Parts: sequence; structure tokens; C-alpha cells
Amino acid sequence: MSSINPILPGFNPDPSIVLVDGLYYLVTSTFEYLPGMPVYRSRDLQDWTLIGHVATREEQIGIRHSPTPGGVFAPTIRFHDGRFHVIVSVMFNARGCVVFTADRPEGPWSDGVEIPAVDGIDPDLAWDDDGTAYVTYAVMGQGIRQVRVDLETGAALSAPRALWSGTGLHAPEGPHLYRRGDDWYLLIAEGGTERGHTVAIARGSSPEGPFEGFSGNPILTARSTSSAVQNVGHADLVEAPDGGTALVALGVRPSGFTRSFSPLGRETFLTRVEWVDRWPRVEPIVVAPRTGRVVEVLDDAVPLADSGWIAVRRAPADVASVDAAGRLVLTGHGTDLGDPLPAFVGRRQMHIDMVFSARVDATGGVGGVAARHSEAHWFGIDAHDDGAVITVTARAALSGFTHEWRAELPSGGVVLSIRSRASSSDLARLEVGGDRIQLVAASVDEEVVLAELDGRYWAYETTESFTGRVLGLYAIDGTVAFADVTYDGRA
Ligand code: 6LW
Repeated sequence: MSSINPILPGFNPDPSIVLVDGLYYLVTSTFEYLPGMPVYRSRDLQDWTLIGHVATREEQIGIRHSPTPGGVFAPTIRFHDGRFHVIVSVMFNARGCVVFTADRPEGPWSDGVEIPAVDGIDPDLAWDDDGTAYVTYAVMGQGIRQVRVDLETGAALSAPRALWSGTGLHAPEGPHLYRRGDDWYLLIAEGGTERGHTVAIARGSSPEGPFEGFSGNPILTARSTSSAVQNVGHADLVEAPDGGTALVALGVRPSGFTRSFSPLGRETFLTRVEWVDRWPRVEPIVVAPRTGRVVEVLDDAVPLADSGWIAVRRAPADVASVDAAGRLVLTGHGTDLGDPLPAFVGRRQMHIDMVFSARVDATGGVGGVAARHSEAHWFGIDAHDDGAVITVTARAALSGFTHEWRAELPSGGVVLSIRSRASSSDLARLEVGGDRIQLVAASVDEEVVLAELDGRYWAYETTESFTGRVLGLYAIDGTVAFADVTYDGRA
């Protein structure tokens, strides 16, 4: 299977996949963002379309007060008895483990049933022939555990029990349980979701085990290799279009001289699996980004719901609206992106080489374009137009350090942009580190580059926010309107 990789570029970690009537559906983790858990659809595992989200209403996941990097961790999507099921753990949050159902994968999804017995992360859902539902999950320090559950009520039907502790690596997690012929397989991730990440498998004769680890573990890892994709792990298996087996997994594409920084976060990759002596042999993941240019003009033809717009702890439609002229409008309340409920709507950055820009009407407030990783890690460029002069401010926030750059442009309209390109990693030019970022303001006849940033400080590895770079629009004060909002990326 030659593959485009990543199949879902940008912040799309912990992929889980199911095949129903010839169509694939894949969900990923969303942490503090809403809507939560995008549902992507594909016919061939290569071309994916966003068709909806599991959590469109904040109450479904209750993340309003979940601190970053809490919220939606690692959902599993499965199909049983004519219904789609997504089970997830919502971290640092009273909802805990929740199972949602839907008749159609695009939704609407149910309000969710809590499963209090599951006190860990990364729940999986599998059914025995008699319809018994097994929830298999990870508890830090206790390995992989399992409980039988009544999915209608969320009640445990057995005491939770230890299932497998993996091969001895740190943080066994992300379990998925499958039946293949007479065998049951328990697939897990181990080694932590950083450079040591691996995928391991065990086999047993029943969903309750006992499970025997494969002598060939790990079946997939990029650790200590020169592969352009690293941190490979947290996998899920599915039947491939040709009847074979495919595997989806998360990975990062680190850049820079020491290949240490991944601004886009954890992305979803695809590879192929062959079965030898009833054990899987997984082909290494090869990076092959979809080439060419992607230009998205985010005008009022692109709805705020289910179109890729996301917001922090609130739905995008609760943060932004569209005015009579078709412009996106945001209202700020005197806080910046350090606020846990910022006036910000964004989209996943998918390419390192890209420009994100908007024409900003800041006659009624202060606002602009920004890139967010967390409350502590973000940068942006905003404007205020007093009718005579436009004051433009570029801002960068990095773990409590903040810096501002200021310029003045004549009133009469301004386009604000974030540009990034890969670092050349050319020592002679002293260009080491992460992607090269410029914060740019352009008026009718003048362009000013207010700031140049080294993207290594806004990368998955440095921000520890579990997400990736999200590009968007923000308002600090008053009401700000945005037109010609454009993402222009290339690989
Ligand atoms: C997720 C865990 C992991 O729950 O990271 O990579 C955690 N895997 O399995 C957050 O995505």
C-alpha cells in the first residue's frame, strides 16, 4: 500500500478507525477544543473528508473547566448492532469515561453515558459473540485493565481487572482489542507518547485473556531511527480495501538541525500489516506528504460548525459570528490568548510552508491573527484602527515570557499574516531550530515584518499541550471583523 503520509496532517493524534459498509470512519483526540473528536470519512484510506464531530455541545464532554492539556483523550470508534459507538476518557473532568452513540457517523451523537468504573485513559470497546461489551483501558502504573459494562446504563458488570502490563516499557496505554478467527489480539502503545513510543501486541483465546505477548514486539516503532516520522505509536487496525490489514498510528515530523521540534503536533499516519504465523508484521511508516498547494478561503460559505473551525472550551459559533457583509466577527473582553476562554477561533496548521492571513477591520476594537498551542504558548499580530493611524502589535508568549513589537500604518485597511517556512538547518547561516515564522502587517502600500520567530518554542515538544499549532482569529478588546481569511499551504 503506497500511501500519502500523514493521511491527516496537523493536530490529529490517537487515531481510531472503523470500516462500515465499505467506508472508513476515523476519530482523533481534541483535548481542550470544541467541537470535539472530528469524524473523518474515506473510501480508500487516502482521501479523507471531515463529516462531523462527536462532541458538538460542551455538555457532552464538560471541558469548560478542564485545564490544558486535559479534556478529550484518545477516543475509540466502533460499530455494533447498527450503531456507531465512540468511547473516550475526558481528563481532569468529572465526566471521566463516556460512551456516545449515533445512528449516522456525521451525528447527531448522544449526550453520552458515563462509565464510573473506568478510572483510567484510552478506553477501547469490544463485544463478545453473546453481545457482552468489554471496556479495556489504561491506568498509569497499573497497566492495561478491563471491565465488562452495560453500555445502556454505564454500570460495571464485573470488577475491573488487570489484563496485561505490556513488555515492561513505560506507560502501556492506548489498548485496542480485536478478534481475528479464533484469536483475540490486544494491541497497545508503550514507551510514552514521545520519542520512545512503540506498538506492541499480545494474543489470547478470549477477550478476557490471558494474553501472551508476541516475541517480535515492538511491532512498530521509530525510536532511535533516522525516520522522518517519530513518536510512532497509539495504533488501531482495520481491514484494508484489498482485504489485507491496515494500521493507523500517530506520529510527529520533527524538524530543525537536531530534528527535535514538531510544530504541527501529532498527526495521523497509515501503513500496512501482513500476518505471519498469526502475528502481525507492520511495514515501517514512510513520510510522503500530499504534494501541491492547498488554498482555503474561509469566507461565509464555510460554516462555523463542522468545517474545521475549532475554539477553546466553547463551540466556534459561541465565539464568532458572521455579519451582514459575510465577515467573521469576534468580540474581546480585555484578555489575550492567555485566557482559558479566549475570543479565538482557529484551524489546524497542516503545512510548515504556509501563510495564514486576514483583512482586519479593527475600527471597533483590537484583534488579529494568532497561532495557539496553549494558554502559555502562542503568538499573534493584531491591530487597532483609530481612524487616523493603525497601531499594529505583534505578540509572542512563551511560558510566562511575553514580548511585543509595535508599528504604525496609515488608516485605511490592513492585512495581517502569519508566514512560516521550514528552517534551512544551515549552520553557515546560523539557521538552526524550528520553522521560521514572520508576523507581517500590510497596508495599501507598505508591508512591515514586525517579528521573526524561531518556531522551536511553539512546538509539540516544548509546549506539552498534547495538541499542535492552531491558526486563527482573535479579539483582545471590542469588536473586530475579518474578511479574506485565507490559509495557503504547500508541501
Ligand atoms: C493518550 C495516550 C497518548 O491518552 O497520549 O499517545 C495521551 N498516546 O494514549 C494523550 O493523547
